[in-house]
Amino acid sequence: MRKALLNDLAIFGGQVAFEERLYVGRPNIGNRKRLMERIDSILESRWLSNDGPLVTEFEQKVAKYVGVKHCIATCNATVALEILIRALDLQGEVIIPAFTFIATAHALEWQQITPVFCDIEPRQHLLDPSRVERAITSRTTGIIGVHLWGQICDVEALSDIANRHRLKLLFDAAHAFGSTYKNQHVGNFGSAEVFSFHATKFINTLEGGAVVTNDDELARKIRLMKNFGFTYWDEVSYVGTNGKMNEISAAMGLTSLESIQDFIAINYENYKRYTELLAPIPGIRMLQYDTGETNNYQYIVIEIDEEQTGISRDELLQVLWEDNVIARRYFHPGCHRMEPYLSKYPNAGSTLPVTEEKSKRVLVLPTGTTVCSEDITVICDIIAIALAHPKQLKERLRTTQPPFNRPVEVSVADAHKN
Ligand code: T4K
Repeated sequence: MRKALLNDLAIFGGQVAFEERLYVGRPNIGNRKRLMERIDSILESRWLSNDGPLVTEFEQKVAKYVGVKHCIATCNATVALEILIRALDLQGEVIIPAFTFIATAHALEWQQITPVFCDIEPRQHLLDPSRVERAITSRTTGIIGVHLWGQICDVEALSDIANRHRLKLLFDAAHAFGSTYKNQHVGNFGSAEVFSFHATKFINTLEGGAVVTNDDELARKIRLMKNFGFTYWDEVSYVGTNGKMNEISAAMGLTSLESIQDFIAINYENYKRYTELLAPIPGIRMLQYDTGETNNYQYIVIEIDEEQTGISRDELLQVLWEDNVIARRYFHPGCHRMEPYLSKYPNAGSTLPVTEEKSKRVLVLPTGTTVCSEDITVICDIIAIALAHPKQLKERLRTTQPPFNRPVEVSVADAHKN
């Protein structure tokens, strides 16, 4: 249902645009029949976990796709990061961007390693190498670059810094499966890289992740560590954990991989449509992906410049939620403003001006296989109408409690009503 007038917006009493909520990260499913066949074969074989045949096949297919020697599948990307950090023997301090999902920081803190928050550059929201160098101290042992939104960090500059200071370099590539840097697939940079295959990622294994590397010894160590450190039936060589991927997750992953080109094509079409419709709206900047590289286009990222639009990102978010467009303000308010980091480093924000600014401006909009061109037209209608009436909107919102400030349990319960 197209919208044209202020009173068409749900927040002004208009009919809600979408009967069912539109989410960021609604899972892509792929070929259900093929998935069910695979699940059936798993049940038939009674091999459910512990390096089963489907996990092995998934690892081989990911490694081949990326062009890397080793892929070790895991139960999620957070545990993959924790294992990799431990396998590389990182200690003391490790430099990471503050503008990332909290898992990047927690994977260090979980192991008593201090995450040192570093600022990002303003155009692509990626770790700023010039600031990395300034954050190095005698306790620094590593750098974790995050390929945010599937765009790739300045790998060369970061490698140069890491080499000069004898630091380990690894990448949180949770968003970047399928993306390239100088036409080489992500997965080949630093000591190793970590993918996420969480349900909300464009290729998913329900929950899942993987470490990919070209380092034989590191791969061997990670493979042991994700299985409690077992070298033989009754022999343990390292401290380890249970980071294994199960067979049903691998079945989902293999099925997802078969549709990868379709998923990327749909994401790309959606991205083009958003670009076209948002370009004429003053005060909105949509993040543009590098046309010279391959991207998975799984995130539609916009910035709202309140000075131009007259309404804030959070006000626009509230308008969208009322119309059942569940946009997300990733990665607000920045890791440094979440616990335990906020209490430990209360002044970290003063060295993170770009992170602070982006945390207030960035909004991620729904895309993927459950979002069609007509949906995008309506979402952009809502944005255009809201931005054309800043004064009336501010007045209306003065008395309305933002729904995204409710506790997580309440919001999750709400989501299941659909
Ligand atoms: N590093 C980075 C840079 C990351 O972004 C992430 C994860 C990680 C590391 C760690 O990866 P994992 O350990 O998760 O493999 C989501 C995801 O849970 C998280 O994986 C992702 N990044 C992050 C960016 O987004 P939330 O808490 O914001 O959203 P969530 O999981 O509640 O899902 C978002 C919406 O998607 C829901 O409101 C409804 C919809 N949804 C979700 C699920 C799980 C569905 O429709 N169906 C579903 O099954 O974290």
